[in-house]
This record gives sequence, C-alpha cells and structure tokens, in this order.
Amino acid sequence: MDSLPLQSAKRDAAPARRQHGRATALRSAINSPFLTFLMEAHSGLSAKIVEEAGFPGIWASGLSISASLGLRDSNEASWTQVLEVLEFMAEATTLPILVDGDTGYGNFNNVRRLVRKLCERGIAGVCIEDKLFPKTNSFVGERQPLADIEEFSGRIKAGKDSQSDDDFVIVARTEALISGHGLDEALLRAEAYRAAGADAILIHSKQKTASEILAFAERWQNRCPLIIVPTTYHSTPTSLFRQAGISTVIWANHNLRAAITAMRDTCHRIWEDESLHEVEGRVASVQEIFRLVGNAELEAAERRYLPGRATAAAIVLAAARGDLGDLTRDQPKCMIDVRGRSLLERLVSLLSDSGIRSITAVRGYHKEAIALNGVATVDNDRYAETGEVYSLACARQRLDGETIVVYGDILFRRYILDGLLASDGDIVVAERGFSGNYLDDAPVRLRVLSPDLPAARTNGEWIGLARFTAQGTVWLHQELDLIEAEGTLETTDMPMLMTRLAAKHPVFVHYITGHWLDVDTLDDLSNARNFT
Ligand code: SPV
Ligand code: MG
Repeated sequence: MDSLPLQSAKRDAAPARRQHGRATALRSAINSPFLTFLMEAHSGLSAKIVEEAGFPGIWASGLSISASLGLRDSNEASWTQVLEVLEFMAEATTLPILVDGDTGYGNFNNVRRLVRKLCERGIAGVCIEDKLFPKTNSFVGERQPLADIEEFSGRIKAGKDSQSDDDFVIVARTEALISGHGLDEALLRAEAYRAAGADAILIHSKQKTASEILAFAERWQNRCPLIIVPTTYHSTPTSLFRQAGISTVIWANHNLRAAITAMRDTCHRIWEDESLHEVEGRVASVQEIFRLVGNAELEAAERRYLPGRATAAAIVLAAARGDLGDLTRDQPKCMIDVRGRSLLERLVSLLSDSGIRSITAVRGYHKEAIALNGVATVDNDRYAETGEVYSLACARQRLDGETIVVYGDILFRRYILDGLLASDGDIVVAERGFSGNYLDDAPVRLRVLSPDLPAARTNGEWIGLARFTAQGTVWLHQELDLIEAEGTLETTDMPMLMTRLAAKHPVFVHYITGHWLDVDTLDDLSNARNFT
C-alpha cells in the first residue's frame, strides 16, 4: 500500500530540486499532493549523507545541532553559532534546508534578522514555534508556557516581511497539544498563524499514537499544508499520514541518534580490544571520507590552478579475461583476490599513494565486476576480439597530460612507480634488467620491445608499466591515430606500439631489479599471495 505513493513523492520532489532554487524546491515539495519526507541533519557531513540517501530536503534540527555541539536544546548555542553550522550544511549539499528556528530567538525583531540572514545563506525555510525564549525541548517537562497568539503572529508577519527570496518558507509550529491545551486551542492557534502568513503549520505531539494528530488533520481540512514529527508515534504506518492529507513528515533526530549508537559501539570495542582489528571494515573507510567531502574535486582543481608539474593520471588496462580457470569465470583477472584485496584494488591504492590523482580502468570481460571508489571506467566491449592497444585507444579521451599506462594484473612496490615518475624522458618504460648494467646512470634507450627477441639481444623484461609526459602523450595519440588509419588497432599489442614509438621518438628504460610480478598462471597467483 505504501510503496507506490512513496515513490511518487520521491519522483515528484527530485525534478523541482534540479530546476529551481532551494526555497522554490522546498515550497513545491511542501505544497505538492505527495507526502514529502525531510530527514534530520546537524552538520555538513550528515547533510551530504541525507542527500545521497535520496531525500528531497533536510530538517536542520535544533536538538541535533545543539547536541552535536555538546549542548542542551535550550538555546545554549547562540543563533549565530547555529547559523555557522547551517552555512556548512548549505555548502555541503544542494538540498533545500528547513531550519528549526526554535522560537525565533526572541521577539519579532529577532525573527526579522534571522530570516534575512537565512535567506542570505541559501536556506530554504525556517520553522518557528509558539513558545518563549529561551526554549526548552518539547519532550522535557510538562505544560511549557506558550507565547501569546498575537505576539507570535507578529513574529510570523515580521518574518514574512523580511524574506528576500519570495519562495522562502515560514512554518509556524504550535505546541498547543504538547503543552496540554487540547485540540481547540491548537486549531485556534494554527488558524491565527496561517492568517498571519505562515506557509505551513507544524502540529507537534508527544503522544505514543497519532490519534490527536490525525484528529487535528481532520478538522484542519487542509487550510494550508500540515507538517508532522512522528518521533513518539513512530509505529504509526506512514499510509495513515497520506490518508490524512499530511504534507510533510520530518524524521527529526535519527541521524544524530544513529551516530551516538555507532560511536559508542566503536569506542567500546576499541577500548576493550586495545586494537582496531574488530572495527576495521565495519566503519567507513578513510577513502570514503575523502569521497564524501569531495577530495576528487580538489585534486582536479589543483591540476587546473596550481603552478608547476601537473599531477599524473593513470590508465589501467583491465579488459582481459586472463585464464585462471574458475577464478576468472565470473570476473576478470584483475579482480582476483590477493590477501583480502583484488589485484586492481592494490594497484589503485599504490597509484593513489604515489600521487596519481585520476585513475581510469579500461574494462571488458565481466565489466560489472570492476567498480572501485575513485576509479573512472571506460569500456572495451570488443575485448574478446581485440588487444591492449585497442583498450588503450578506448581511453583516448582520458589521455591528456602526464600519464601512466599500466596493466591491471601486475603488482609492484611503490618505489618502482616513484622512480618511474621521477625519471627523465618523455616516454619511459619500466623493465626488470637482466644484467648489472642498469647500475649505470647513463640513460638507456629502447630499441625494440618484443617477446620474440633472441636472449642475446635482450637486456630486460617490460613489466607492463610506462610513463608518458604531456609531450609523450601527444606522440602516443599520434601513433594510435596512425595505427587506426592503418586498420590494425585491433591486433596491435603494447610491445608493438612501444617499438613503433621508439623508432620515432626517444623512449627510455627505467630498470628495476625485482619487487614486481605479473599474474599469468596459478603459480604467479600463489607468488602474488606471498608478495610483500
Ligand atoms: C528538533 O528536532 O529540534 C525539534 C523536534 O524541534 S523535537 O525535538 O521533536 O521538538
Ligand atoms: Mg527543536
């Protein structure tokens, strides 16, 4: 019964958010015929989490914001301190935010300044309640004194007259039921506040059932949108709120409460164990923090704005199936597990640790198996009939500036990549050297790269790792274009490509002595599992 209208509400709210300003989005969500859900947040981070979950708007809860500051919900945080938190929240999301403005922090004059400042900061609306400053949380004590109806109506009028965004929403909240004044008083107050200009009425209750809320809704007859906060009557089916014509449900404090439980459990575990072992994997990763706060955007901006060497990108060739029997039946070789992490995951974290900021994996065989945080993907859907160079060409749009090209099924120590990044030359391949000559500092130029060379003419083995400067990448593009024009993009392999490049441009060799392996056989895999 519930699921269809709920989905409609979500569909309804989302387009508005994209097309208009935040106040407009909140106003249309509250006025829409569908039930809208606002979810509590109390910080920039929790606001992002609410947005990612799919909610169309945020309830900036006074209780949660003050508690997250370690304070009571009694106006202990000043209104400008709350404003600062709201600023972080607004910056962190694109969602409309309905702020819990308590009593408006004083009389009509305080409400005027509050509304002006909220509008300046891109907040979509504010809810003020008919109590006295300093307020007390609705669930504390009994029969809290209410504001005079006319005085509170003046606060609403002053707020409406002060908003600089026409669509800014002012919600009037009556505490008449909470304070034990009954339905008639609640209706009287709600009507006065509506007449004073309130865009919606929040009717609050602390009963364990929704009966007084539903009775209120019935008598209210939808004179303007009704908002509810079912914290205490949480077991009421949401379908009843829809049937009653409620406009908006606020889930008022559940992110804060979830955080308290999770933090307490984690602290307890670590304290008891004197170790992180049990909690690691059960808590969000540090990478997840970076993703949530948008490190990738900063890295892109650094590449654009910071002077000096642009940060290298990497293309990981990961389209091939590889032939490791059952292990590669449902996933490509690069996704094989090596001590708890796939080959590709290990490679990606190594690339990231070396300062490679943009990583693109070319997928092919079982491409759905490759989805890693922070890794962009392009697809070579012809992986079965093409080779590495075709895969590389699939990522042509990503070949821009300094680039590392690497096979997805190799493991190596980080110092190898760091050495390659620091090496001179516009194109440099990393090779395991066969002789001691690599000890010379003199640059070594590549002549031919081929698996078919006689041993006497071979000085090393390419490890599947190469670096191109911005100039080298330009040459790489030119060569890919030529190969394509010749009609052999499908059949050319990486050694052939590097040999062609070496015939036209200086291609250098960066020798290593070990700490590298590629995974071609089950033997290699067992070596990889011992790789340290
Ligand atoms: C809040 O979230 O701060 C509210 C709702 O005002 S309640 O705590 O139910 O009063
Ligand atoms: Mg509150």
